[in-house]
Amino acid sequence: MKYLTAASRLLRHSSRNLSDHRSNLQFFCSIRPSSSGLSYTSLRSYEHLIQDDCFHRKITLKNICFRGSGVGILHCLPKFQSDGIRTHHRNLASTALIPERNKSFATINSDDISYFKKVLGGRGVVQDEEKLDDANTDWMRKYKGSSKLMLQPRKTQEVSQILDYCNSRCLAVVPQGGNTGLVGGSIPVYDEVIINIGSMNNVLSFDKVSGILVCEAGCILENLMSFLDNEGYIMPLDLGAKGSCQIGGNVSTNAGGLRLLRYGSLHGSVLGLEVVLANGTVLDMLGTLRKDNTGYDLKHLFIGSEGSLGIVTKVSILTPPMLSSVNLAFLACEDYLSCQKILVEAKTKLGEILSAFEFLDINAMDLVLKHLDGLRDPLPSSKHNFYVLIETTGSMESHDKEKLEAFLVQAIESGLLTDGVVAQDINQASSFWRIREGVPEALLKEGATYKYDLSLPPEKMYNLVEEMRQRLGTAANVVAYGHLGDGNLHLNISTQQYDDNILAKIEPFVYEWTSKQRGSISAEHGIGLMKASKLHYSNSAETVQVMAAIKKVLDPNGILNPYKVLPTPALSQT
Ligand code: FAD
Ligand code: 2HG
Ligand code: ZN
Repeated sequence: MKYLTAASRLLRHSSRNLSDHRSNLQFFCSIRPSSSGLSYTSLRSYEHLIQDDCFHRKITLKNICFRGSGVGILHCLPKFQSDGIRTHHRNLASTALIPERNKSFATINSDDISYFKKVLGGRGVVQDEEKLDDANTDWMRKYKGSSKLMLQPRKTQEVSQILDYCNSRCLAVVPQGGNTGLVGGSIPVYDEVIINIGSMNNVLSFDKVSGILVCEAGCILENLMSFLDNEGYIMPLDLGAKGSCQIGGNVSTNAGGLRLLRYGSLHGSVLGLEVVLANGTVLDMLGTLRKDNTGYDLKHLFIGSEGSLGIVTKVSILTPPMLSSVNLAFLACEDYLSCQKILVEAKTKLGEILSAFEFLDINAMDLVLKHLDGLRDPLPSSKHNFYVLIETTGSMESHDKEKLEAFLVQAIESGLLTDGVVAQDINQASSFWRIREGVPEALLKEGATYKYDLSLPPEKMYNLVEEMRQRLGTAANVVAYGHLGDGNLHLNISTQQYDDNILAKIEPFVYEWTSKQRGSISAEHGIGLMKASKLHYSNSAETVQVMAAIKKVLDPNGILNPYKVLPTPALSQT
């Protein structure tokens, strides 16, 4: 009986949704709020959509702010506790694990400043305390550096001159994009010079036939989405930090996000890169070819190397066309097994139109509803243990409708789904995505967070969450969500304050558990400072040694993002 009610409700919603499709095709082009700001711009003739745009910005601007280049995301966060966000500076899981400052690095002096001013002009040399404070602090307010200098180059040549000089002086540097990284990779550990790429933010070319975009590395992801929207294309990646993160940062972290299920990783979409090496050499690998088997494909070394091998200055990327029919369903399951079964069903029944498969558990949902203004539970009649977001994107609405309906009916009848709604309009779609994308922000407002970003076999994934709950009892709130369609769990452990006793219960347990499953301790966020000493849990000693050897060849003085990615002992052995 329960299932029948849910089935009829879903279908009612579903068919209304799909008839909306029919009457306003362009409307559904823009349903995905993730590409907000762009889809909407091309639809300015529709008054109601402009209003929706405003609505979306109102709710999204709260803390994940949309900004122009050169201003850190922290600029938009309240400085003190006024908005419930506390500062939890903590340099590593355990302070004992922070490597000592490398004594071979020089410290900046007035001659250095004069040189940088000569290269960049006064504008590109930042010594202002407030700006430096933002640039020294990460998005989570967990890691804090003490750099006295931020440089803002505008051209590749300037990056080259800066690095050439820093290398000869043995001045350590941290490449920085939008500073939205979650592993302490984008901020200095000590006094490293911050090289912020945000002023290099031009689109250089776009080929309307091939969909290949070439741009500078400091372009903000959301601005690229807006640009492409006008051309009828989309970016192959989308993430909650899109309003601040930069394409160079995305490439350097090999960011995953919400579209990876459909469009694959950046190792597939990025066709070329321009990179400046530690000694200032400019590597022109900025190809725009789909196929190019001419020797070692070096660009892949820089995708995901987190600024430890070179500074990415330009990116060439293959973008997919925007499709006209998009649907978003917010669904409930009673147990994790049902979520897995729904995933299998979605892959087989929805096939090529499946474009996102995300999940959050009840703890994540509760936090979002507690902390994010203006959001309501889309399924308010009862609480559910798990929520799943399924997005379809296709080019033929009748075909998509038939598939989605068949899938939903079967899922409800078989008892896999206990409730659900399909977005009826842009506001609903926005708020469904806002629930999923808002979990990191809700956690930030709740207090301190121990973040783990794991690749695990989907059937084992939630066992870890349950074991962790048992280990921690009432001492912490264990929150789980993530990109289930990609086997990527975001395990977040929320407490009021950072506490070494709690940490000792979490680590190394979480890494050992992951390693036993042959999982990855970083599915998409990278290694940064947080996991540099943990690399061995996912990589053999031989592999780590080869990585260290590559680092040595490309950056013999180790000036690029020191203390990050690779364990310090592995580097000293090379
Ligand atoms: P930064 O944070 O500035 O830097 C990240 C790393 O890249 C650092 O090591 C830095 O040194 C290096 N770097 C930056 N720019 C360059 C450059 N031009 N050349 C060389 N090195 C460089 N990540 C995901 O993968 N998927 C998600 O779904 C996702 N969602 C997020 C949601 C929120 C709310 C937040 C706050 C973060 C999220 N992230 C996600 C993490 C983060 O946004 C990504 O890692 C993003 O790609 C970082 O881009 P950025 O420009 O902010 O880089
Ligand atoms: C997401 O998918 C991001 O929302 C952030 O990757 C995950 O905060 C996290 O753990
Ligand atoms: Zn993620």
